[in-house]
Amino acid sequence: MPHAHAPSVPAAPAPFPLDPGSAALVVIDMQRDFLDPGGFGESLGNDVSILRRTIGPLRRVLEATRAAGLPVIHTREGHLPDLSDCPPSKLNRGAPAARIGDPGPNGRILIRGEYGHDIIDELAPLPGEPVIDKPGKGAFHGTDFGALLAARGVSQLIVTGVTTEVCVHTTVREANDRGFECLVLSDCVGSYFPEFHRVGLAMIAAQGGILGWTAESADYLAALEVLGAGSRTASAP
Ligand code: TIU
Repeated sequence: MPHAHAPSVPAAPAPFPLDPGSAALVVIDMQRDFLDPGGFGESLGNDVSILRRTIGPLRRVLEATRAAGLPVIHTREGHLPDLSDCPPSKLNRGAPAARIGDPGPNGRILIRGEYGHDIIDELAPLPGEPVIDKPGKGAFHGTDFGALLAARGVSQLIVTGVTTEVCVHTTVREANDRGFECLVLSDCVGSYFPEFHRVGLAMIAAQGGILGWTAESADYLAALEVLGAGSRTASAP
């Protein structure tokens, strides 16, 4: 049965025309390696605690999106144990305290199958929710993300996760160039750098929405509420 139409989500630079029948929630890289001490994020010199502010709002968004029946797709950044999918340019960058593949308290840093590479318990994927393992910052590069979205008829992405100016931005740019409409939930994305977070969001919505839309998660949740009420009304005898 086709979904009823939700109202537009109040957003910048203009209301986002949410179409529940073609929208999916994307949760980007909410991995221990970025959010917990001892992982990749901290090895680059960052204070990881700042990212944890996204967990509460994102959890509410995840639960409401599942309840509304919209698809949920998770991503993880990471590499094969032999590092054959990690270009030397990435491996050698930044002179961090510990590099990708080095041992850390949560296992080898940013390596698939290690504890630190997996998604935090608070936002664990449900069985059946796709998890895209990506070697780069964008979700499309080197993955079947695009094919998966096409197979499901998805043309709108509700974008959440970390970090605002790196993997979220890269994914939004990739998606925007491929014709997807992206709504970034501003309190469900986070950066180690408050300034980059603020400007990163502004860059998306500037110039009439050059890369997409931005909104507070409360406004997205309110739209889902209306959708739920609508489908209850529709199915009433
Ligand atoms: N370093 C940083 O801000 N981010 C990343 O390396 N990856 C993601 O954003 N997921």
